[in-house]
Amino acid sequence: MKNILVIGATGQIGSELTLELRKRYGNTHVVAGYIQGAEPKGELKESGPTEIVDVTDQEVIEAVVKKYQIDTIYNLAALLSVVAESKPKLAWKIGVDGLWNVLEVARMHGCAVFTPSSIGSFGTDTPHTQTPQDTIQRPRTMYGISKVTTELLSDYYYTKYGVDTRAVRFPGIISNVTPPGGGTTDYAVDIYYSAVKGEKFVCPIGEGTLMDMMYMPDALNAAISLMEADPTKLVHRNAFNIASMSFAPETIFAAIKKHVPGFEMTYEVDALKQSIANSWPDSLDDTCARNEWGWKPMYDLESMTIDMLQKLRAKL
Ligand code: VAH
Repeated sequence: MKNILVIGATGQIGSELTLELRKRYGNTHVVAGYIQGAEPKGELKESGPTEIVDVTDQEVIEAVVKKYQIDTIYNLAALLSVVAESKPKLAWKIGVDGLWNVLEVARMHGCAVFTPSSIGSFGTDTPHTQTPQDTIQRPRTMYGISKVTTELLSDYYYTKYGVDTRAVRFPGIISNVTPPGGGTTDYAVDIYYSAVKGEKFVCPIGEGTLMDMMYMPDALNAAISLMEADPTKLVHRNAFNIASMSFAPETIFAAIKKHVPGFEMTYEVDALKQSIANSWPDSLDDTCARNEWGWKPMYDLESMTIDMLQKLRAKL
């Protein structure tokens, strides 16, 4: 990777991925693509090139790829699971039509492409415990349907045109820089903010609801390590199961309460979020990622909690 374009560079993952890539590859080699209304600010804006890149406009993508001689595209443009249910056609337009634009430009200009899939690509018929790498995927959310389609479309461009497409199925990602926008797992970020602000947390996900989660540093390392991996070792490509921890609300609450003794939580279950969460796996089997490109998480719930509380106390 020499010249990289991050599409969706001001989102929850994109904003931290862009800075991490700039650290590893040099500021001038990583272009932050954003859409109007979501302009980069601060270090993201000052540390390297930025361009308006609307994933639904193939000509714009191509112009930026040519201008900076891009050889790798991280395509993070997507609506998250809850928002996607209220705007299904827009979710498809961004998630699938947008990816098609990226893949066409990648085909014409020889770019590698990373497009995250999600545990949301599994459905109620999928085995929930230690969900296998290769298994049934019949999600009933627009988010899931679009993610399964991005996996299949990315594989299609690899097998038919030789485009170097790679992807991981991200679990819920917990971070302290850019808040997530409209996801089912957002509660696992919001709970830390409530704890640091000294507020009671009202949890929208019911007790006992297991979901796979990951700390942002591990998620960034997964995306970059996969794109740096030896392609001859990859049996799978779109998309790898990756896992680091799986917990229910009461577990993350207890982990935080150990460090914030007065912290309190109640439940007000959100029906839509709960129905989506119920359709997702309880835990994933990530053996293929470990074997094919050396995936290994660094954080668990305790070490993530310590770091999150420390970073949010400094920030807030
Ligand atoms: C969401 N944070 O909740 C995203 C993610 C697996 C969860 O895809 O929609």
